[in-house]
Amino acid sequence: MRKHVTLITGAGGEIGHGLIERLADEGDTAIITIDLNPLEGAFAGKVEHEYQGSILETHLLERILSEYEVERIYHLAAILSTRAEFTPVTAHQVNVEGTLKLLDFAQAQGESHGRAVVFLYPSSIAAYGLPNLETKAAAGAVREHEWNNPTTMYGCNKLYCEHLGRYFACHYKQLAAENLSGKVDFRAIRFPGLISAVTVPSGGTSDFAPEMIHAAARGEPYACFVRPDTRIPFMVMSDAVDGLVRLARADRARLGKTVYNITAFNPSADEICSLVMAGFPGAEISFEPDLKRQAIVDSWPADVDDSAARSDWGLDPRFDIEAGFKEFLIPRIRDRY
Ligand code: AKB
Repeated sequence: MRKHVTLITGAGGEIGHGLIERLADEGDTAIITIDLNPLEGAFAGKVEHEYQGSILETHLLERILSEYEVERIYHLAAILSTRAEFTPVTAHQVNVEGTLKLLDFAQAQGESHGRAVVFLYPSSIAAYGLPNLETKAAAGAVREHEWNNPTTMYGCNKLYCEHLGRYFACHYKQLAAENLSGKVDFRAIRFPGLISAVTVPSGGTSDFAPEMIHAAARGEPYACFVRPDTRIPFMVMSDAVDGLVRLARADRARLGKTVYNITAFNPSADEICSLVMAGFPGAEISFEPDLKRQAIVDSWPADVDDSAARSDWGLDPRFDIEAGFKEFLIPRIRDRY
């Protein structure tokens, strides 16, 4: 008998750490992981088995298929927006071909044990593309079907994989004699910028917020790579993890969409700076916009409408911006250093 488990890919990343802790604390599922790097000690002890390797390695997925019954997949492995612009073809291979392999794996799992595999996919606000600042200001809180014109390889990857997941869920092999669809229960969240108290991100274009806080806590000067007026949606990492778990557990019948916006607050970079200065009065923060990275963030919405997530599956972020910074992020990041 194969053990029933939850699979997390990219488990060693920012979201992965928080997700392993949350699922291990709740204890209602065994966890297996895939990551290029070994899990840090504290996390390795919380999982049933960790596979070190790439999601592109077919033999790895075949081995997992033979050893475990996977009931849920949190597919976190990805190359983020800034890094993807330096290696777009590699980003496509990881972000798209990797996701296709995981969807095919989920389909095979569903066919083998007869139940739909719940597939959680972290999409991104990078799936949006607003043409200029005037349009961005006028658009306000965009809805899922609006402005789906991404300008980055990462954003294109995320938008396409949203459709790929919906294909596997609803139209897979639609001309085959036997109806094989319905084995993948695909559920996606378009994440805003995420701020973790534990890890500093790498390779993202929303990283200016966490980088600013962590640099201040280390007593290091920080040159912010976007303008002070730059505004995009953000969320504290623990609320992002809570969103994934809530959506994973939601009754399928209540879900009117396969892709959901979520957010908690949408400060300007200058407002973030003021909160960081209040927490670290000696912080040295300057603004030195990188015009190319600035153009990416300017194409992302100032805010998103997450009413569908709140009504369909109970999105309820714990932290607004004041509590998020003053009660959670700044105290924990201060303690970390
Ligand atoms: C990035 O900056 O690329 C990510 C994202 C907004 O999806 N953090």
